[in-house]
Amino acid sequence: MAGGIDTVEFHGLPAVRLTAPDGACALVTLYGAHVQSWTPASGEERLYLSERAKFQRGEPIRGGVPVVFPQFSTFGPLARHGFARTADWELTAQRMGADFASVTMRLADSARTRTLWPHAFALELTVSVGDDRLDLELGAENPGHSAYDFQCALHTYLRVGEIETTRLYGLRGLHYRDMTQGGAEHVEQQDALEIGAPVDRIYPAPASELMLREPARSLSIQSLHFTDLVVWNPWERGGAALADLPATGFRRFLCIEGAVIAKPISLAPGGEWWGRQTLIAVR
Ligand code: TA6
Repeated sequence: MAGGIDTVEFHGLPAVRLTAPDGACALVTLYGAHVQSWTPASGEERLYLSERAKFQRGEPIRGGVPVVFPQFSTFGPLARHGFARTADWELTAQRMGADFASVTMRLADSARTRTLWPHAFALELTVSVGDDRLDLELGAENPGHSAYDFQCALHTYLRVGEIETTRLYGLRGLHYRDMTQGGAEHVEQQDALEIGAPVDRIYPAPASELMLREPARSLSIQSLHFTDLVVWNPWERGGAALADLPATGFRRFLCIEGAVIAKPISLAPGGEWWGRQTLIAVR
């Protein structure tokens, strides 16, 4: 069986490279359990990673798939998007199959996290790659003696050739909060969402499948158990305000995020939750 799972270093951070027998490949740092790169068997990189991303502990990495937990954005007292994306996770499992390679990483509460957020928890991310798909499964457990509520997201930066010729299908008729307008409520009117200005939208109860279409390729985005969807592009001025994004970086990605935001998950002692985002490259 070809393919393999290797521990490597990525910008000085411990990482794992997964290569499926068909050549599909992903790279994940243990810092943040952060998928940095995904190349399906058809061979083109499908995630965006900023050329100015910082790879220092304590700093979030701009691009790939940041893991957001236990808080989304600034909807609480923690640092934006919570502490999971700036924590060191542990590699706990790896598997090679006839048509896939997968790894599981785990983050549990520690003295550091308990000073920030006074709960016992365990978080797992399983990344599977093979053929034209990338499966990301995020799981949360409550090993403690009291319930805890959390928000979460897989903050996926999808690489595009040019944002202005990219269209996102599958949102028509859905309600959303426009965070560029203070959360004003709207209903999506367009069948194909075009991006020509800042977009920061939270769609509660989204469709289970979206299609991102570019002139020469497409990507299916499927979601299970994530109750919300976020679509974000900072556009030119918002991008210029991000020191870890080059001036034209906003043209090269669209964030499409499986999330739990509007109705945080409440986990009783012994409780578990999981959500999955699947990306399928379509020529
Ligand atoms: O997911 C959209 C969002 O909440 C935007 O409002 C913007 O803040 C983005 O996340 C990036 O956040 P970050 O902390 O990674 O710069």
